[in-house]
Amino acid sequence: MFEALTGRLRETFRTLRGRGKLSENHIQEAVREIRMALLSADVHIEVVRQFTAQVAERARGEECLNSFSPAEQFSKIVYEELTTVLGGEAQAFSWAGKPPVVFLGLGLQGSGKTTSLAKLALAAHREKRRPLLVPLDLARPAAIEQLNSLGRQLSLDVYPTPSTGKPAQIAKDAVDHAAKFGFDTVFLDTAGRLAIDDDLMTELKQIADAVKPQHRFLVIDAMAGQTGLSTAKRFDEATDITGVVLSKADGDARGGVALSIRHQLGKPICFIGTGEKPADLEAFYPDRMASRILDMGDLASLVERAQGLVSEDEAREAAKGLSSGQFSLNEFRKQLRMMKKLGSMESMLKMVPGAGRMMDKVNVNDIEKDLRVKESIIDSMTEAERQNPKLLNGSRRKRIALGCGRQVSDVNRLIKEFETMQVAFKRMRGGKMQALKQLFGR
Ligand SMILES: Nc1nc2c(ncn2[C@@H]2O[C@H](COP(=O)(O)OP(=O)(O)O)[C@@H](O)[C@H]2O)c(=O)[nH]1
Ligand SMILES: [Mg+2]
Repeated sequence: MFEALTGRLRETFRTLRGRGKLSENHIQEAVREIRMALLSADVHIEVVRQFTAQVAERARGEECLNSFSPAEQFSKIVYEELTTVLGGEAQAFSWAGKPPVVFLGLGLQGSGKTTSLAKLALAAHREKRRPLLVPLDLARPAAIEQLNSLGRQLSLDVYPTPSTGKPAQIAKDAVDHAAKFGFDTVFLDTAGRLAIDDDLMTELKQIADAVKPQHRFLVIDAMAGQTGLSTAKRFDEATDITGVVLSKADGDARGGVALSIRHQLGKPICFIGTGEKPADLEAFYPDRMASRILDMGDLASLVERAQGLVSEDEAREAAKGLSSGQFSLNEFRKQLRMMKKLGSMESMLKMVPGAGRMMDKVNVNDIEKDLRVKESIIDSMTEAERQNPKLLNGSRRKRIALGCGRQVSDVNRLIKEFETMQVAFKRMRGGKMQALKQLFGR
């Protein structure tokens, strides 16, 4: 998500950085570029208007023009405004509630409801909860089978929904069943339609009235663009949604929907789907997303995701390496191994500071192949070399290349990349302002 926007904003900041002292005109020009960037990212026109007005007003004020480093200050303003547009202060999602905590999943057919609910149920399971998945799309037997099959695949329980009956009554029975058998979290997978219709809205309302779900999540397909937002309002009128799951964020390079939801619906994005696999779900934090858009990296999410999939020890090790600033080739290799284990390279790489710049130039599959090569090179080093890469003189590099059947130039490239990473991680330690500096630093 947001690749296009990231690229254009980077250009805008680069131009500003070259200016030294900023004039009113420079700011106007930068704001105009931001407006174009947002519009081509398919952000709702009203959001674009308010966003640019706000950035322009703040940039003209004292804090920017008179600042010691105005370009940096300008990007800080953009970062803060992006955070606001994406939902402002992050309210961390909480599983708490009187059991069974009920989630109602809503959305058009194909939006990703069933997949997202299964992902959420898996996340609940990882939180040591006992989830129950409940298919409520009686019109399509295939829908019930899809959930059953996901349940089997993930070893999660699926309610034995009867093939006939009223969805509201079945939902109520399922929640009673959950209470009776100790399931503390219930996910109701409702029927979708290709387009909004009154029957569907009535049915959803009846289900909501019957079971009073604590969470009413609308699943919106990020790739559907602005049309997804207009149907969202209808769902909200029917059931007063509590939050949004933005699915298929991995397939959307523009990100317009994510930037428009808060303004258009006034509801928070709680989770984003980043791939088809059950683990491809992330909690959504506006500030972290804003850093990613500005290519400042998102180490917090990277570590969280790692914790879900990699053993706790491995994740702690990785986090320790990152936060202590100790980043030897051993840490680098650990990162490479973790990346190999985790979902898609693309979503991982976007969380690494500065990686956006890299992503523009390379193909993701090449990166995956590249990972294996890099690991084999590090494997061919001695422990002393891994700890202290300064030892790696010409003859050692030749030996390593021979050892893993690569060229010396491959070894050189790996070391160069490692050094760049090391610098980036050290900078990240200095906090957000430091990361912002990185945007302008080189
Ligand atoms: N790439 C990607 N595909 C997704 C994501 N979420 C769902 N899908 C795919 O979208 C299609 C429709 O999903 P499904 O859950 O059946 O939608 P439903 O009709 O709303 O229940 C399926 O092929 C899913 O694999 C996601 O986050 N990323
Ligand atoms: Mg479905």
